[in-house]
Amino acid sequence: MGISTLSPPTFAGVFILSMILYLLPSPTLAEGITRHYKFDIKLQNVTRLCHTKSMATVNGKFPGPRIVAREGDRLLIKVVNHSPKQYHHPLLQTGWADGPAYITQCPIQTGQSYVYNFTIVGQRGTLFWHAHISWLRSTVYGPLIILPKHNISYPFDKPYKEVPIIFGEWFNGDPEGIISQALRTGGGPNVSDAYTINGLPGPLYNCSAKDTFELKVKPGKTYLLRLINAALNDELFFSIANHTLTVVEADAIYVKPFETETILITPGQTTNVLVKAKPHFPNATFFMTARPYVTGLGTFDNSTVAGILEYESPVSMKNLPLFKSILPPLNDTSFTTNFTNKLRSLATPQFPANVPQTVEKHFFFTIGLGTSPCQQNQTCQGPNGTKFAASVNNVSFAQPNTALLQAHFFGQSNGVYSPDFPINPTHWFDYTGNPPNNTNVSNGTKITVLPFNTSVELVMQDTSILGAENHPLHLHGFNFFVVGQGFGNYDPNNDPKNFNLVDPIERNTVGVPSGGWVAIRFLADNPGLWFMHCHLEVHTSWGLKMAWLVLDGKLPNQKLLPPPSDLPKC
Ligand SMILES: *[C@@H]1O[C@H](CO)[C@@H](O)[C@H](O)[C@H]1NC(C)=O
Ligand SMILES: *[C@@H]1O[C@H](CO)[C@@H](O)[C@H](O)[C@H]1NC(C)=O
Ligand SMILES: *[C@@H]1O[C@H](CO)[C@@H](O)[C@H](O)[C@H]1NC(C)=O
Ligand SMILES: *[C@@H]1O[C@H](CO)[C@@H](O)[C@H](O)[C@H]1NC(C)=O
Ligand SMILES: *[C@@H]1O[C@H](CO)[C@@H](O)[C@H](O)[C@H]1NC(C)=O
Ligand SMILES: *[C@@H]1O[C@H](CO)[C@@H](O)[C@H](O)[C@H]1NC(C)=O
Ligand SMILES: *[C@@H]1O[C@H](CO)[C@@H](O)[C@H](O)[C@H]1NC(C)=O
Ligand SMILES: *[C@@H]1O[C@H](CO)[C@@H](O)[C@H](O)[C@H]1NC(C)=O
Ligand SMILES: *[C@@H]1O[C@H](CO)[C@@H](O)[C@H](O)[C@H]1NC(C)=O
Ligand SMILES: *[C@@H]1O[C@H](CO)[C@@H](O)[C@H](O)[C@H]1NC(C)=O
Ligand SMILES: *[C@@H]1O[C@H](CO)[C@@H](O)[C@H](O)[C@H]1NC(C)=O
Ligand SMILES: *[C@@H]1O[C@H](CO)[C@@H](O)[C@H](O)[C@H]1NC(C)=O
Ligand SMILES: [Cu+2]
Repeated sequence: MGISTLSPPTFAGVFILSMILYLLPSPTLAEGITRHYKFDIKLQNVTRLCHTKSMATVNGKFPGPRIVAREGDRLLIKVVNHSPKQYHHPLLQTGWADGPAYITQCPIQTGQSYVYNFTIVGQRGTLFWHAHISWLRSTVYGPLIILPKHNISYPFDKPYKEVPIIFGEWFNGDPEGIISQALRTGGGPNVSDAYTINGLPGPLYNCSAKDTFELKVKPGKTYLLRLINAALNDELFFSIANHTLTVVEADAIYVKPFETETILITPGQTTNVLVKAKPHFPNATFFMTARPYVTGLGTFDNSTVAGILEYESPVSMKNLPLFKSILPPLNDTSFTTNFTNKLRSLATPQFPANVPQTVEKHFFFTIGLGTSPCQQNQTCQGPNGTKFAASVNNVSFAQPNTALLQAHFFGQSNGVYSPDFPINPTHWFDYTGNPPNNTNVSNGTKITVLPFNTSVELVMQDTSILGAENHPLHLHGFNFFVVGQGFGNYDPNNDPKNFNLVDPIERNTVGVPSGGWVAIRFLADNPGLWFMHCHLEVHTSWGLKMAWLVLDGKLPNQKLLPPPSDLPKC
C-alpha cells in the first residue's frame, strides 16, 4: 500500500462502485513537505460490460489511486513494475521525472522500480498521472490533485465537497494489441467499447447498469467537480441535466469564472467546475453524460457514458423521474469555438498571466495526417492501400531505441537524434484547401533546440490533407498561453493584430481547431527534453509528435541535474 503523509482512503478492490471513494476528505495538509507514494503495477482481472480481462493496474485499483498534495510540496512516487511488461509513468515539469518512453527515460523493466522525484511549483488545481508508452494509458491513470498553499484560499467560494471525475475508454480487447495490429496493417485501429466515468461505463451500455458512477449531493450545497479526460482518442462533451456548470480552472490554472450547460474537454486536459445543488429536494434524479466531439472522417466510438446525480433525501424515495442531459451534436465545431473563446486566465495580481510580450523565436508547424508507403509484398489498409501516418511539418517522428534526454546529457546524441526539426513547412501549400497530390510524409527523430529562457511563439496549423481534424496538442515541461486562434490558413500579417496578450488561457493542452490554427507562447525556462504530441493516442502512434531541447542557463539553478541512480536503462 502507498505510504503517505495524508492517508489516502483504502480501496476494497478493483471494482469501484461507490462515489464515496472519490470524495476528497476536507484536507488539513501541511505544505512544503515531502509526500511518499508507492505504485505497484500488477496485472489484475477487471470486468466491465460482462467482459473480464487481465490488465495493468496500480495498487490493484482502476482507475489508479489519486495523489493529493499542496502547491510547494515535493512528491516521491516509487513505481514498481511487477507485471511482465515494460512501463513508464509520466508526471510533470522536472527533467528526469517527466516520463514519456524514449524521451526522458527508458521503460521500467519487469521487477525494476523508479522513483519520480519532483516539486510542484506554480500550479494548483487538477492534473492527472498516466502511463506514457504505447496505449497503456487506457488502464494506468489516476487524478493528481494540487491544493492551494495553506494560507491561500480558492478565488471562488469554498465548495462543500470536491469530487474527481475522470473519463476513460474501455476496450473489451487489449488496447496495446489493437494499436500494434493497426500499425502493422496501416489501417485505423478498432475503437473502444465504452467511455467510462471513474472507471464505470454506466447504464446506457449492455450489461453495465451495476457499474454506474453515482454522485450524491445535499440540497443547496456547492460541489467542485475535478474533471479529467484520460480517454485515449476522443475529445468529450460533458453535461449534467438541469444543472449549470461554472468553469473555474483549466489544466491547474485558475480562469475567469463563466457559466455553461456543457463543457468540452480534450484528452490531456482537466477542468474544474462548480455545481450548485438545487435549494430543495427536487423529487428527481439527473443524468450526467459525456460523448465525443469528432471532426475527422475515420470511425470512432460514438457512444455515451452516463452517471447519475442524486439528491440525499431524509425519506426513502423510489422511482423518481430521471432527467436526461442534452449534449451538442458530435461535430458541433460552433459550440467548441464559442466555448474555447470563453476561457480566459484569471489574470489578477495574485494569479497573474505572465504572457511573453516579446518573441525571440517564431515557429510555424503544420499538424495533421498523411500516409506512408506500403512495404513491398504487403497489402496495407490505409488510404488507397497506403499506411496511415501523421506528422508535424511533414516529419513523422521515428521513435529512437534509447532515451533522448540521456543521449543529450551524456553527449551521445550522434545517431540518436538530429537537432534540425524544421522551423517552417518546407514549402507553402493551401493547408486547409484541396489536398496535395502526394500525401506521403517523411520521417526522422528530429528535435528543436532552444537556448535557456527563449521566448517562443508557435503557430500550429491544421492540415486537410486527409480531412481537417481537431488535434489536442500537449506540451510537456511548460504551460503556454493561447494567444490566438482562427479558421483557414494562418495569416502572419493580419492575425497577430488580434492576439490576446492580456488574459489568454494558460494551459498545457490545446485543441488545434479543425481546419484552422492556434498560436501559443511560452518561455523556455525549464532545461530538459520536452515532448510535444497530439493527445489523441492514435495520432501519436502514427508519428504526430516531436521534442524540444531546452539548454542549460548560466546559473547553477538553471541547469539540468545529473540523472538519479535508479533511472531505468534501455
Ligand atoms: C484472471 O483470471 C484468469 C481466468 O479466470 C485466472 O487464470 C487468473 O489467475 C486471474 N488473474 C489474476 C491476476 O487474478
Ligand atoms: C529528490 O530530489 C532532490 C533534489 O534534487 C534531492 O535532494 C533528493 O535527495 C531526492 N530524493 C530522492 C529520494 O531521490
Ligand atoms: C503564506 O505563508 C507563507 C509562509 O508560510 C508566507 O511566506 C506567505 O507570505 C503567506 N501568504 C499569504 C497570502 O499570507
Ligand atoms: C429539467 O429540465 C427539463 C427540460 O428543460 C424540464 O422540463 C424539467 O422540468 C426540469 N426538471 C427539474 C426537476 O428541474
Ligand atoms: C416532492 O415530493 C414531496 C412529497 O411527495 C412533495 O411534498 C413536494 O412538494 C415535492 N416537491 C416538488 C419540488 O415537487
Ligand atoms: C454510432 O455509430 C453506429 C455505427 O456506425 C451507428 O449505427 C449509430 O447510428 C451511431 N450513433 C449515433 C448516436 O450517432
Ligand atoms: C454535422 O453532422 C450532421 C449530421 O451528420 C450534418 O448534417 C452536418 O452538416 C454536420 N455539420 C458540420 C459542421 O460538419
Ligand atoms: C456561437 O456563437 C455565435 C455568435 O455568438 C452564435 O451565433 C452561435 O449560435 C453559437 N453557437 C452555438 C452552438 O452556441
Ligand atoms: C517479399 O517476398 C519475397 C518473395 O516471397 C521475399 O523473398 C522477401 O523477403 C519479401 N520481402 C519482405 C520485405 O518481406
Ligand atoms: C485515393 O485515390 C483517389 C482516386 O485515385 C483520390 O481521389 C484520392 O485523393 C486518393 N486519396 C489519397 C489519400 O491519396
Ligand atoms: C496533381 O494532380 C492533378 C491531376 O492529376 C494535376 O492536374 C496537377 O497538376 C497535379 N499537381 C501537382 C502539383 O503535381
Ligand atoms: C522513413 O523514411 C525512409 C526514407 O527516408 C523510408 O525508407 C522509410 O520507409 C520510412 N519509414 C516509415 C515508417 O515511413
Ligand atoms: Cu491528432
